[in-house]
Amino acid sequence: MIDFETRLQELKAAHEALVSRPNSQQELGNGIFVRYRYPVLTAAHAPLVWRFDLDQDTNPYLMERICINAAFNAGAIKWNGKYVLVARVEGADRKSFFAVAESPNGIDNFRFWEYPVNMPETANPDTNVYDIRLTAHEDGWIYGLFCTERRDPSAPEGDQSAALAQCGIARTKDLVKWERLADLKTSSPQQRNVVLHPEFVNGKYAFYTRPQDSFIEAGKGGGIGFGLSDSIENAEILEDQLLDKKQYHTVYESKNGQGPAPIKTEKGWLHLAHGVRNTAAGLRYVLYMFMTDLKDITKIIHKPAGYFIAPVGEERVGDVSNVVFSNGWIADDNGDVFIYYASSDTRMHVATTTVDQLIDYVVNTPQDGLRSAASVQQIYQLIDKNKTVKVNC
Ligand code: M1P
Repeated sequence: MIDFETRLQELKAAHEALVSRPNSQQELGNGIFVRYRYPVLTAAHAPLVWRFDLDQDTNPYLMERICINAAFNAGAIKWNGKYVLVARVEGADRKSFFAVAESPNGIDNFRFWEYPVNMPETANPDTNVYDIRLTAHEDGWIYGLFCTERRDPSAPEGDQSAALAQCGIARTKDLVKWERLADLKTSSPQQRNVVLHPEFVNGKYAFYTRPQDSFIEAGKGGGIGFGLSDSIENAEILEDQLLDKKQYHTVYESKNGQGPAPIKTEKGWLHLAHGVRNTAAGLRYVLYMFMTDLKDITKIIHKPAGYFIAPVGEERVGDVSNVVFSNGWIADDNGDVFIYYASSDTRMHVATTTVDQLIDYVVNTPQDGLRSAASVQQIYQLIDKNKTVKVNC
């Protein structure tokens, strides 16, 4: 028989050590952002009371009764002075749900709130919910837009994988009590990575969409879309336009998707998105950035070539390897930016930077020339420019 009390104390000590572990910046970096040594949220951050029956009579071996598999793809918001993540927590049963974790400084000490989010369902229950994007809208509500996934009702009995993904919408004033609204209606059979813009556009609610033909393949769904809806309670986009298209031989040639809601700056709206390409090793997900015009938010005015963040080191390995994905960032009033990104559908990380650095990055990084020769020309230009600068190289 195990010593129940000893095991309980060991479990508590290990959990506390993990949750309270100080994080530190990785050295040097690329000047655009800094990474941190440890992930900020993992499956092991889940409170013991979610996982263990702590009653010795009913659980004499102190077994884990409910296993948490991963904590990733979190929405983010500054809330009551705290850095708050609404994570996609996934159980061993593959079901995802949302859970709020908060930190005093944004880089470590993330602790889950006592209960996971009790997200109401619509009349058509969700099989799985994930990847929430939080938007503090100028109408006064905090909205959470997320993927709601259900089995495709038209799939034959022998196909138990066919799924339909659509955009669920909920709103809250306190991140505890959520009001579920009707799912977004669009003409696309599949809809993931939908994000609500924080301001009205022409008096309407504005959405970044990602029309897609099938559950995995974007198909003729050409990229990140944009559309307007009169109502948020019964949101419907009758017409959407292509904002950022997928393109041959780029990091977003297979598909892409808007990350979190964009950040407004004096130069334009900063966007973080993910791009996907196919490789012999499977799909590779990276993050990239672009900026849209303040007056016409459907117009991209700056777009650096290639990726902004790609998976490195341990980030490259997990349940779905070679993936980074972001649906949450926080811009502080002083211009500091906390980028929360998940690696390999397994755990959450943070990278920090500033609004000024991100503007410099999107404005001054060369665009994709779309040909090898154009890339070489960009390097020639930089070498030649550097010849005019007096540095000790
Ligand atoms: O597995 C990588 C990602 O795949 C999907 O993203 P997308 O819709 O762009 O293909 C989502 O399931 C996402 O949660 C996941 O991280």
